Amino acid sequence: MTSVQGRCCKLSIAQARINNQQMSNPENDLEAQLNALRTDGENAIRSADTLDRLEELRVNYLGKKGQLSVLLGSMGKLSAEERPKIGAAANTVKEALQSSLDKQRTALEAAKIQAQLQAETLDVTMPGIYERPQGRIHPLNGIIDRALDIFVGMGYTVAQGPEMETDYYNFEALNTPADHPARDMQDTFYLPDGNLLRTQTSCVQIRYMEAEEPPIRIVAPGRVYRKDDVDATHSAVFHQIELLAIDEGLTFTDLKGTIKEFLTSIFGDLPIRFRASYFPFTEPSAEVDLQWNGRWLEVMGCGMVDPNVLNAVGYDPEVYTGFAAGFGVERFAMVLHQMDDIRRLYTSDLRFLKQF
Ligand code: 2U9
Repeated sequence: MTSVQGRCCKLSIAQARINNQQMSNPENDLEAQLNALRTDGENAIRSADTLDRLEELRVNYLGKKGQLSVLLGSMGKLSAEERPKIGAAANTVKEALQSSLDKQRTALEAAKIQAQLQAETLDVTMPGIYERPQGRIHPLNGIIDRALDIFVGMGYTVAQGPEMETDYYNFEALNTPADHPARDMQDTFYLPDGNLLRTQTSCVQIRYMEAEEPPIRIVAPGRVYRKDDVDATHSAVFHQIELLAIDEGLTFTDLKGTIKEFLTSIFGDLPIRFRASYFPFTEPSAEVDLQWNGRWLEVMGCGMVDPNVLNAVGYDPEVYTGFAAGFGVERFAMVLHQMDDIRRLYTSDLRFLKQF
């Protein structure tokens, strides 16, 4: 309240000045006081820098016990003719002060909002306060992502299926009956109910062919299982990607072109060779070798889908032919990243994984 009182003193000086000049005439006196009040009030209101200060001024000038009321209280001294004139002048002063108050309130409110906006502005480009560890793609997923991208780019669809399979989908439908010698190499984990953990993702292709009609272009990534002793290059659980194309008129040339395109995209334009091999589900079959750092490295298996497999899913092998190929994701990761031990891919040691 000190400042308001200070301003009252200032007004008193103005009043005193007017009083001294026009002591004799009450009308002049009041009119001069009203004018001084207006000038003083307008100046004070203009320089009010907070809404609280503005409210103080409103009460001080226009409140019930404010300066205007006090001045009007002395109207009793006026004659009947003088009163309406002074009353009108008082109204004008009241309106002028009220309008000044409104104007200043609008300005202060706008400034307050502006200041608030300024203070609360969120710079989304500012670096964070807390350091968040940057995640990265696991090298196995990195290979899977790249391979799927390449095949999807060639028009293939990604297909997936269960890891627990029946003997039929994992072996029988893939031309590997119970007494087939290839079962030895693909021994796996058997469940009490007779189901097993799949040894390859080829079962996904069988399920897909049963559900769809040719033409087919699919790529099946997934986890597979083998009864293997674990060492630096073997794991009982690993990942595989297999592709399958079935159509009228597909030949070994289509297979070679597809594999060349895929291996070039992954390893670069290096020499490759097809070496005759055997798989129960393809005929003829081949291993694909890649010349890597001057040495031939076996990287894929492939072949033309055996007519027995096509028969098993109800496709006529006289009408349709197809090719298939598969590779181990771990082997690709180890070759590409020069890893010495397959087990490093499964132990989630960040000191190792952060390198990729
Ligand atoms: C159907 C018919 C044939 C998929 C094929 C391979 C050759 C192959 C191995 C590479 C290394 C598995 O990960 S690995 O151990 N795979 O050599 N896979 S042909 O042939 C199929 C697939 C589905 C219906």
